[in-house]
Amino acid sequence: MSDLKLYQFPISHYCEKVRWALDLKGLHYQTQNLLPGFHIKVIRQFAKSSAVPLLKHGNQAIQGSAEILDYLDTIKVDTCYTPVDATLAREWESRLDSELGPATRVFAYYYLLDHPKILVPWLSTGLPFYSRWLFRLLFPKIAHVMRKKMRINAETAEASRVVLEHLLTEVAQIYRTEKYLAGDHFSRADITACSLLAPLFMPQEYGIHWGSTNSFPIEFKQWIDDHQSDLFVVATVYQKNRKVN
Ligand SMILES: N[C@@H](CCC(=O)N[C@@H](CS)C(=O)NCC(=O)O)C(=O)O
Repeated sequence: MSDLKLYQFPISHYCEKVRWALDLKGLHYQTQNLLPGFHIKVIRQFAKSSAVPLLKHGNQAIQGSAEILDYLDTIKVDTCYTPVDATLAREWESRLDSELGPATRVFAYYYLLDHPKILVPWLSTGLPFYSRWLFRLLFPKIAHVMRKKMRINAETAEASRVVLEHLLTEVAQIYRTEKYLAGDHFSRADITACSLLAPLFMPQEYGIHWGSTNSFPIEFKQWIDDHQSDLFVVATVYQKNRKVN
């Protein structure tokens, strides 16, 4: 199985979702870390869209976190995160992937894109020093493209905040009374919720050197502080279940 290669941005929470699934199944894999902007040419060799995560297995290329989780189930059937009746787990996963993922991203980038000292080390994690240096140099242009591509502005940040808060509250509320999101067992719904929220509680297992929240822009730090109670509940589920190989 060592011919599995994950093309990723280490900072991407969808990539964390796939790393978690791979680790849970005990699959050995290589990573190809990419820089936003420079990734497009690489990914388009294998797929129409330029999005990561993309998993290569021999000649096959599987793109999209849910598709990759499905694929991993076919190559390693044990340590399954997909319940026999997967309806609820899949409903959660699809809702979180389409709503929570983009909302968290737009909300966080709205504050952080003006702070290259924080963001450049995160975005260039796992890359050689010369790539980091080049990325730092080009960052103003890259930030401009990211804002445009993800439509990041005050209005979308506000709309994203509403979606994020709604889903965070809903997920945390369930975890306060239930062990898991979809039924009696840990599932891909939990992997998805905890991964997509992880950049807000910044776990060590994620593989990013997050630094102190004291260096964060004040409004963003304030939001994290104000939502500490819900974030702590989700972080606890993450810590209990996230084992890194
Ligand atoms: N629904 C997709 C979302 C993937 C996604 O949004 N990837 C972002 C990074 S977090 C990306 O690659 N953006 C750059 C691009 O699309 O070229 C999944 O579950 O994998």
